[in-house]
Amino acid sequence: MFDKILIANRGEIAVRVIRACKELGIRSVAVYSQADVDSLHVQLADEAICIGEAPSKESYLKIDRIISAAEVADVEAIHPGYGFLSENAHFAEVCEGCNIKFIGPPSSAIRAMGDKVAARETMRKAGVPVVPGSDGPVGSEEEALKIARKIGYPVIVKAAGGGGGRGMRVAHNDPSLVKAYHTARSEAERAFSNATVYLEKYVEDPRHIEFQILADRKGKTLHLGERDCSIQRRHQKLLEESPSPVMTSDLRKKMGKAAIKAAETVGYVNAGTIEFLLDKNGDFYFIEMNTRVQVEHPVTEEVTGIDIVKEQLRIAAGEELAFDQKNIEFNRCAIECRINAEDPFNNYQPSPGRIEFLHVPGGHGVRVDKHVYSGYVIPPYYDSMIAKLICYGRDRRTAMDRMARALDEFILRGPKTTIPLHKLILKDPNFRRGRYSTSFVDRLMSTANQAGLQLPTEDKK
Ligand code: MV4
Repeated sequence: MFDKILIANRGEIAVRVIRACKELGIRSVAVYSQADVDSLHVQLADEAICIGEAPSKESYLKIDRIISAAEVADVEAIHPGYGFLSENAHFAEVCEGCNIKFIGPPSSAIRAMGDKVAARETMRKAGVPVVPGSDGPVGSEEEALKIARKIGYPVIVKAAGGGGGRGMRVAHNDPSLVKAYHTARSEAERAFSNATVYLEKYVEDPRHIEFQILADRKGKTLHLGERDCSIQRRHQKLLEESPSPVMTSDLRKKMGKAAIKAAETVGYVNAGTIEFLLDKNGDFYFIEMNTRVQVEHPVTEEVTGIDIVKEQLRIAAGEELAFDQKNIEFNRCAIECRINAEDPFNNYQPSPGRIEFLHVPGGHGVRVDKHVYSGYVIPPYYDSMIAKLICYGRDRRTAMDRMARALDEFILRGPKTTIPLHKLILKDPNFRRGRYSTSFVDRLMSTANQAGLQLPTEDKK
């Protein structure tokens, strides 16, 4: 096992990785920006090195500074967390070139999945189901129209360099497709310096179901079941749960097999996630792979009892997975609510600033992953997520009741948060029944607005 590693990230995920390091006897080195001097990851790591000014571009995204810090601290490996440099194939290459292990997949696998057109083609050829659409990029509006007429409207134009919902346009007829094609291209060119787009049949009201994968270097690839991530707003997940309320053991076997095939096809090693859309007929389609540990990984950890971050460290150190698919049991139900410092009832406007008082829930079946505390000042420079509340139990009802209880117990004075929105979701009869899709949050919000509901606020606590 490694003796010492560096964590190229901040916030709760940096804290999460430090915890895994401590339990494995690995010394940890934090890096931080000038805005994060008071962050918990700096205090909990064995060493901490300042790598620059507050904006990510001046610190957490500066490859040369992170490599310098790694060399000064003399670490054997770097854990990239999620976001920042975690899916940057060039960064993974630089690490390997400097004889520092990148705790993640080989750069070739990041590249293979980073180009969404190439990934789609690779998956189609490997027999992993993909949404009907173009074979490769769409080169002209004539070609787009031809494909759309063949597969039928509605269609969605996606950017090859996109992912996570960025650079997508839906079209319901020929004229709107011509427009969508050109808008998507120019947006993609601006955002990703790559105007390549492709076309898919638009799956209406799908469920977003992703499979957690672990793969070791000896060629063993396993899945840890699924997470239902359909509760999102503008492609930002808000609540995730496992198992999916619509999953059956038969469907899990089929999707799990496809997910393992997807990972094996690109020579995947370490932890990764295969995203699928599941339509109303129960048909599923590969859409993307995330080649990193994800925000919502604790949900899977509480269902399976497997510590995903420790497994990442073991795999990167060359160890074999100590269990097989048949040993993985799905014994619990877990739900995660993302607590963001933003106003869900005012366009999700960020709400940074000082946390005047914080009390986090506890008790049986409650886990809180966070990097903040009473008196902490949330800087305005980074992602608005300040905590993850995970509740679990032997069945979904227990997990939901526990989550509702834990949300009531959560006291955070100062910034506005997503807590009141989560309370609404947990009360919703359709959510309680497990009947929801990716349009759930928008519908919930428009119903709440139409009813002119007096929405609960945190200060009234
Ligand atoms: C789609 C889709 C419908 N049809 N692709 C959004 C995130 C990105 N990973 C893919 N996304 C979608 N791709 C086809 N062919 C609908 C979405 C989508 C979505 C997916 C998952 C969760 C929430 C979503 C919200 C809007 C659209």
